[in-house]
Amino acid sequence: MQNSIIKRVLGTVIISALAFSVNSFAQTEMAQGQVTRIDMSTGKVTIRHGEIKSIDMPPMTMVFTARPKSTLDGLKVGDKIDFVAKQENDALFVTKVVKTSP
Ligand SMILES: [Cu+2]
Repeated sequence: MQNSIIKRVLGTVIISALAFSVNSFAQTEMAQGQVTRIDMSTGKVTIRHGEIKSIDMPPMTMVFTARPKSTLDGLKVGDKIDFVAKQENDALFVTKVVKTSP
């Protein structure tokens, strides 16, 4: 009895710790920005963004290619977002978008 309670508490602690570490990793990878243009046909999005530490980029406004295109679903011009930028060769992609304001 006592033993199973301890196991359950330990399990919860471990799961919480895992969730926290995944969350803090995601936060270091996310950049902040605001959508200024969307082209669903080409899957391109223009973002006025802050510093992107993951790819060592200063704040600017620029075009990203969404990968996949569905990353842009539900987005509209003016939305403030957290996003993940990936660089491959000379091309820049946005692979994840989370709205931070409606
Ligand atoms: Cu940029």
